[in-house]
Amino acid sequence: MNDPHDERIILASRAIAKSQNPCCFSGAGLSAPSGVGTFRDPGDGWWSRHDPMKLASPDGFAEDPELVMKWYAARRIQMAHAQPNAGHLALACRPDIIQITQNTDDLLKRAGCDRLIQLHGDITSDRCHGNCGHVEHVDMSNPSLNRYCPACSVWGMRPTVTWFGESLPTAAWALAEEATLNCDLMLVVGTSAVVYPAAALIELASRAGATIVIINSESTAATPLADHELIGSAEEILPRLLGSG
Ligand code: BV8
Repeated sequence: MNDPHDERIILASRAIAKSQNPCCFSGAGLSAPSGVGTFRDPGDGWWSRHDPMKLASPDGFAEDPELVMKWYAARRIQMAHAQPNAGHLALACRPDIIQITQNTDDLLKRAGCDRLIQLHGDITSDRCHGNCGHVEHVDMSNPSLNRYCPACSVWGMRPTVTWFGESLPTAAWALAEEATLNCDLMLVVGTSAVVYPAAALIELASRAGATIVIINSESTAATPLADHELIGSAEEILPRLLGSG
């Protein structure tokens, strides 16, 4: 999209301006312009050599904990150099919008969003794989690899993220469901909408009567639910949609 006054932007902006209770559901495409790899875009390096679904899973960690922690180390170093982009900053200028994100990076937090629900956890810390409760912050520019838990000596610290095959954090899911059922508009930003149960929130919002505004670089599984679909980069569209660009 290169027409700044594109009719679609104007119609979607009007819907957002009328909204009393907006929320935003985001995925990896929101952080992609900051240089953080998405899960399904044809990437280079790790994503073309390894299946993220396998690496981000208890079975993958059990099979090759060194490979998994090297993958997280590479992602953490990539994130350490990333800065919030204009899309994150545009969302941060709207504290009335509750942020429900699948992203595990800290870019929405660093942009200034404090009404933030991270459905799939937070990559900036590790926890004991033996579930003793020990959690420690990770130096993202020099991330630790495989090690014993300093609290209980069980082998295996792992990222505090939700892996495939693991249940989502109960509290985060409850907050996300509540925000979804209460919203009258949901921005759906940078997600292929294929990971469940997170992606089910889009249909839940739509069935509850919310207006669905999708911002994505391509059509996705959520397209049939869109009242407005804006195809393009979130870092270009969000500032224009939310009035900060
Ligand atoms: C669970 C943390 C119960 C790890 C992640 C139905 C119901 C319940 C479960 C399932 C179900 N069907 C299948 C399942 C199982 C599974 C699942 O969904 N599988 C799918 C993939 C087939 N779900 C689970 O396992 C979940 N747990 O259900 O618990 C349970 C318990 C036991 C046994 C069974 C079930 C847990 C899922 C959580 C996985 N963890 N992340 C880590 O990060 O290492 S998910 C991971 O994918 C990331 O969080 C990521 O955000 C997320 C979703 O992907 P997207 O964000 O959408 O990213 P993607 O790359 O796909 O798309 C990016 C989009 O942006 C693209 O469309 C692209 O075009 C666009 N884009 C790119 N650049 C831009 C852009 N758009 C705009 N601007 C740009 N600049």
